[in-house]
Amino acid sequence: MSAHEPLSTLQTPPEPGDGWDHPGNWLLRAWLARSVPEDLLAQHRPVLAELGRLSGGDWYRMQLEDRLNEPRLTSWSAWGERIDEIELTPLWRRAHRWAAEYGLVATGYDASLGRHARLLQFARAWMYIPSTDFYGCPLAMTDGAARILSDAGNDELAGRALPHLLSTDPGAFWTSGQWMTETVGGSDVGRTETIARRDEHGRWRLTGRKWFTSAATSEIALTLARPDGNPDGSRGLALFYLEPRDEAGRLQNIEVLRLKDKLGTRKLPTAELWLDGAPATPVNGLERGVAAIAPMLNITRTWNAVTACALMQRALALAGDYARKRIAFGRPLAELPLHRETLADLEADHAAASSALLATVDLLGTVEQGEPDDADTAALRLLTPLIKLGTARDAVAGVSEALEAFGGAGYIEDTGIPQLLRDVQVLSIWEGTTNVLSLDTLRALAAVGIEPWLARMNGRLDGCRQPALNARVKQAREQLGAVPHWLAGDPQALEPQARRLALNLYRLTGLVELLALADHWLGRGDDRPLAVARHYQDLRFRLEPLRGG
Ligand code: MFK
Repeated sequence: MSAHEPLSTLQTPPEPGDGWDHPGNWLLRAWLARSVPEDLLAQHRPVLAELGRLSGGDWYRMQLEDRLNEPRLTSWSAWGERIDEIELTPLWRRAHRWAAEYGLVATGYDASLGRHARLLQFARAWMYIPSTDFYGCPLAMTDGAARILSDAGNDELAGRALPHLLSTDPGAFWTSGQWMTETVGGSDVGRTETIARRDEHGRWRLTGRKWFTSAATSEIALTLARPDGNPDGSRGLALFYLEPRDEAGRLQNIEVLRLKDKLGTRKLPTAELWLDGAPATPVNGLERGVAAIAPMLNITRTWNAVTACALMQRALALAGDYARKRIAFGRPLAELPLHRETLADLEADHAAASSALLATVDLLGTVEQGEPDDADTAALRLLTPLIKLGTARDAVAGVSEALEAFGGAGYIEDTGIPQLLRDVQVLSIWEGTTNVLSLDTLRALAAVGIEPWLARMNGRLDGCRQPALNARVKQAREQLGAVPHWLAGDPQALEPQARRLALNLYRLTGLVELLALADHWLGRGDDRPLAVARHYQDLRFRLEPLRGG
């Protein structure tokens, strides 16, 4: 026997399979088939199927081949010139092209799709994200910038940037950064230290250190700075647009101090920048900067949630395939009752998370391009922080559990699985931690109240007609009935409980939306959503008790 021949059984590696047609992707397909008119969906299925095939096939293989590459910063040329060049990984360079060609941002703004634009856009993103090494991060910020520039009433900036942000031509497509975090922190943005002053030509120039700027190679950025003389706090900030590089590609009064040495998302060139009088343009006035950038935050938080669900799905697909291929104790893992139940638990969590997410995306489409009423807009304001914080936590826990389902192999770097766990950990930090989003939930409740959300949830349950769901609906209704009691009393007393409250509202949203989906498909002879809804309710639906509640 040659020394190179295997000494024992070789394990066939797990494959994620086709991202669109995969049996594990039933929920996204079921949701779209219920919510999008069939003739419109029929036009989009081929592109979703193509993206799913690529993402589970060629792109996945490229991602594994690219595993050890990371972006590199070269600060100086050989001859002493400060150049601050960032070399991206090969997969990232391709991911930019694919994002443009498949309309990852543009689809969300396609007026011909009406209120379905967001669902169809995020279905594409769902396929694209798992094999593109967090290129979804610059796309999220690009989408947020497009939202702001579409609505800000600044025709000059909109005319200049929107055709690029919404382009499907890779040569013309621009991405946007969102430079918000400073050394004082990513949460308390009102303490931003960057100062904006006019130069002798009347041009605004920004000076300060931006501590985390994800996707530092983007063509534009939106950022916050305090016009000189403005008061402290978030109201004294202004929102600025800037183009980091001039037409020759040189940074304009900006230095890249370093690339961040992160736990995960290492393909993403997150940089620390020094702005030394960088030229910039106010987007919409010279105050209330946090309120001005909030629409971007709400869009990037939605992308965060799509990323959470898409990466959970990838982890589940790999774990499911492995369970079919891996033999232990005389049988494939998939036939061992406890292993099977563990994967079913994960699927139930994923289905509820995805239902809460897709309901929010659906509503976002209605609010942006449909005929929303005030209750829709109000419910969206509350749902956005809920799905951001809830899906992120589910993804961190779920991907960790999925990794364990591979035993020791899940702990080995060149399987590609550890990267998944490191990457998902960012989802509960990026765009606001769980606590910041819990406090945003209280802010949203103070602004719009609980009624719009509650009416929506009760409306979903009222719509459930299938007798097989009666007991489940009754239980959910009782739990919904407790919500107003949690909110009665002193709002200040609620602050330390905000996380428990937000997680409860998130779980209720997922459960109710899953029951409504189950009702729809049961009426059409498909009982899979019902089985998963029951599993979720039995397994996870122990609401966190509120102290004194
Ligand atoms: C993908 C890979 C990434 C790689 C690594 C990254 C590592 C992490 C890098 C980071 O640092 S990510 C962190 C990014 N930062 C954030 O997401 C911000 C987190 N903080 C918050 O969200 C705070 O809640 C906030 C800064 C918004 C608090 O601001 P304030 O000024 O202290 O609160 P205030 O006064 O309640 O809100 C100011 C205004 O904004 C109000 O409007 P008005 O001026 O009209 O009264 C609010 O209503 C409005 N507002 C705040 N949040 C809003 C909102 N409006 C709509 N939607 C929201 N979500």
